[in-house]
Amino acid sequence: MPDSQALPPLTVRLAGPRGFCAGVDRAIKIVEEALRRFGPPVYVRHEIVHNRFVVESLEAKGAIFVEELDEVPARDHRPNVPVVFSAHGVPKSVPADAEARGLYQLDATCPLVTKVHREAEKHFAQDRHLILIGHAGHPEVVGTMGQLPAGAVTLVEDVEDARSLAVPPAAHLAYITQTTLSVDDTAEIIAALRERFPGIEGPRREDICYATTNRQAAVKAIAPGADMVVVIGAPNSSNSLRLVEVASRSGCPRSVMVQRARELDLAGLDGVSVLGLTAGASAPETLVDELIAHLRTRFSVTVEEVRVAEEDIVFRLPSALATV
Ligand code: 0CH
Ligand code: SF4
Repeated sequence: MPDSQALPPLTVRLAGPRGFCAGVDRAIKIVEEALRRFGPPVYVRHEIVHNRFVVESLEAKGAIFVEELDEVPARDHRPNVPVVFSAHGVPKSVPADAEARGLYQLDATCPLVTKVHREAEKHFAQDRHLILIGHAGHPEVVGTMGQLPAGAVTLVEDVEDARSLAVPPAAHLAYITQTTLSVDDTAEIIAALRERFPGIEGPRREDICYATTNRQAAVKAIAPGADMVVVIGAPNSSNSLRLVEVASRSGCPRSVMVQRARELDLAGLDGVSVLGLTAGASAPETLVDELIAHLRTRFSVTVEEVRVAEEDIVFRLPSALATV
């Protein structure tokens, strides 16, 4: 153990809230409970959440991650092979395919993503053409677009898209959004849509969830004046990527993402005396502890938490898995 008296001081400004949200917590519990009920293997379509540590921990307990259902055997020693759909949601074709293959389906889609799916269906039933604000190719976007027939939804990724978008003539329009976007960017995109289409229907603001909103607000509180901001998250995690952007735009240009503590090169931290730290909604708190322990090998660390919101939301497990 190094002599902390001899080490340079470092203040770690820890964002609160950070890390797991209620949807991620529920999704992981669904896989764990399925493993208990059905025994291994439990198949999971797509990373249950975008975090390698979580995925590898579940693999160690007997989960098998696949990208598509044709990688799941139609039968094994059980009459119905269990398959879990990830927190990001799936197109309607996926449960239909699972049904046709006789799989036992467990849906870990976050209820706040499902709420957006239902909004999409409601607008479609009222003959509105849907504009989805989100990132092309992201599984949540694929899942949300896949709630409606092909051609019913147009994807808008940025203000440029909003300005140039072509919609069916005389169409009534509505917009919905991905749940993990930048709050500020999305407000600009919606303003551009409203300017072009004053009658467009939509939620009061957007469909960005409470967890995404709170984590971005917390980063805005820790970034100004920090010498560096570290976001623990994965490069395919939309909400985590947004935290790096928010930190950069909020006064800390030296903002980086790491998946694990070992990726942060301590030799490169010369001159850093205040370090902001947060974690995306899919990153477990143990990785925050790991990063702080890593910093303590080179610095005398003082941790100050900056909390901008309290969260007490808990989502129930699907009834098929609920205990008692
Ligand atoms: O932020 P994204 O959507 O990429 O996903 P994640 O990192 O797995 O976090 C959980 C959010 C899941 C759906 O909103
Ligand atoms: Fe649900 Fe938001 Fe968490 Fe996504 S980030 S799982 S929408 S609570």
